[in-house]
Amino acid sequence: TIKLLKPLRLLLLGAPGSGKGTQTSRLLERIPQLFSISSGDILRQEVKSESTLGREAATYIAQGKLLPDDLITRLITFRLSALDWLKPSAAWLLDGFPRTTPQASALDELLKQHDASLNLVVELDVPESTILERIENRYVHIPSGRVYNLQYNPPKVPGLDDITGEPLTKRLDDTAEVFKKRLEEYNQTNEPLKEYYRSSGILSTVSGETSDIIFPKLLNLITRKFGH
Ligand code: G5P
Ligand code: MG
Repeated sequence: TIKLLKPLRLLLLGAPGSGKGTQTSRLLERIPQLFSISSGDILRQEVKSESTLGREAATYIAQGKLLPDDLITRLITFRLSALDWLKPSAAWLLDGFPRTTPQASALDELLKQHDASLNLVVELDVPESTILERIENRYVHIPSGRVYNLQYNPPKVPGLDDITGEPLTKRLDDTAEVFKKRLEEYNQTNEPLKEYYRSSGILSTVSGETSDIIFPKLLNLITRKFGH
């Protein structure tokens, strides 16, 4: 495990299926004091519980479209404020939010009010050609956000979550058709977002064909900047 010398406030960027969720769970294993929030996981829980927000979100998610900035921003900042994340000592990781520059500046505003800020943004750079197969073989455990892949990291018992034994499901947006739309949305929003963080000097990129190649590089980067 890694001990952080100063609080890490990390955002993971990367195309759909690039391995943000996968890297998040690996980092949580190695850095015990880290909290994480995944906007996609939260939205899928809202959809599953058929809340008002969940019903609205489902129409966007099913089409591979991003939710309106103000809607997702309200949801995530509410979660952030509720979780003691804004304490000066808290170390955390965001997966999937912010994804647009308006979301990024809304988050910065919130953090600024608490004398905090993001201090590392890492883009997972994975060849597009490797991704479609990954998500067609993906199964998820919605309550925890754990992800599986029938080839890469299959569950111990087919169809069931390793920890809880509860059933796994397919995401409704993990089809070739919706994936194409998600990728388009990503390609439209990612450059401006990267530019936003590049200009504040906290953007890094980690490249690799597989999550096994990316993980040690990511860990190395974090250790160099925040740990020992
Ligand atoms: P999400 O949920 O944020 P995406 O599209 O950004 O969704 P996704 O699909 O969750 O990202 P990931 O987390 O980057 O991808 O990837 P992952 O789950 O870890 O890995 C993908 C699969 O590959 C898994 O099955 C994994 O086991 C496998 N895998 C990992 N590594 C390897 C490897 O090396 N080899 C192989 N063979 N397999 C591997 O957003 C969903 C929707 O929610 C809304 C939008 O509608 C969005 O489309 N939304 C927002 N809208 C507006 N603003 C926001 N901020 C929003 N956030 C979410
Ligand atoms: Mg994910």
